Amino acid sequence: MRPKLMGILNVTPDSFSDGGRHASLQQAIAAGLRLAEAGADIIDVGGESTRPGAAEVPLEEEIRRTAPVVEALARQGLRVSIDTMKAGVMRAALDAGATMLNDVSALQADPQSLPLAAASGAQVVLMHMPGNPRTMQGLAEYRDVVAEVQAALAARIAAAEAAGIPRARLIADPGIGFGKDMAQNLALMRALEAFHALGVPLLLGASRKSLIPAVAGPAAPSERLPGSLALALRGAEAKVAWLRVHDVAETRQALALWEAIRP
Ligand code: 7PJ
Repeated sequence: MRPKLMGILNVTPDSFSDGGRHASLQQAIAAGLRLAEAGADIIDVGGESTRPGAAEVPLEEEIRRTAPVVEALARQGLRVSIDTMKAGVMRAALDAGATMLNDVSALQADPQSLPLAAASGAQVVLMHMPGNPRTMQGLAEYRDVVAEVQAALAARIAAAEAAGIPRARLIADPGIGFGKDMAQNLALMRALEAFHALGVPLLLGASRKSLIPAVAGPAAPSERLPGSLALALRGAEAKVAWLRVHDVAETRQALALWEAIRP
């Protein structure tokens, strides 16, 4: 079994050209359809950058960016997930047809998110991040990063279950690059199998992340496909259920060969 692919669709203003809101909406929808044609099993729509130090996006603006894209892609029959930390954005996306909630705060940033997720019937990705995107890099201190990330995810799984989200709807993600330095990211990549002890499917998001230039030398994000494929294949070897990637067709090709020659 190879992992399913979650194709990344950023709908921040810098992602599409500035021909106005309608033009960028059409571009975003077209980009989502291309991800699906390339073989994405789900399209992950995100309207707020979680890069360290990125500006916070007001709720209404994040909904304006994401909900029309979710609706258009869902209406085409595609599976859509919403990458957000805000319950209001989740609500709008669910109403527009999203079937997965991807929250890098593991449903902690907004107190409404847990009950909303419980009532929704959607799948939920619980990702590990210490603090928030503004504070996380100052919190990259662990005695045993694998054990501590695992314990934190187990606590979020327990909180989700206590709020009424059945375990069968949960997916766990170690959160590569979120409040971790290079050595810690490598330790997590090396120990991915350990996270199966959580008892839920795993998602790995390592595509184009700064771990790649940290190990292999300077490379702009657009030049990180080779490293991204290496990390994706490591995820496949560790039997993650989902890979969150920018380069869907390329990842599919790598996975097809990996699957064909795997002992
Ligand atoms: C992740 C994410 C990830 C999940 C981002 C980037 C940063 N969601 N959203 N896992 N990363 N579940 O793509 O570089 O690793 S945004």
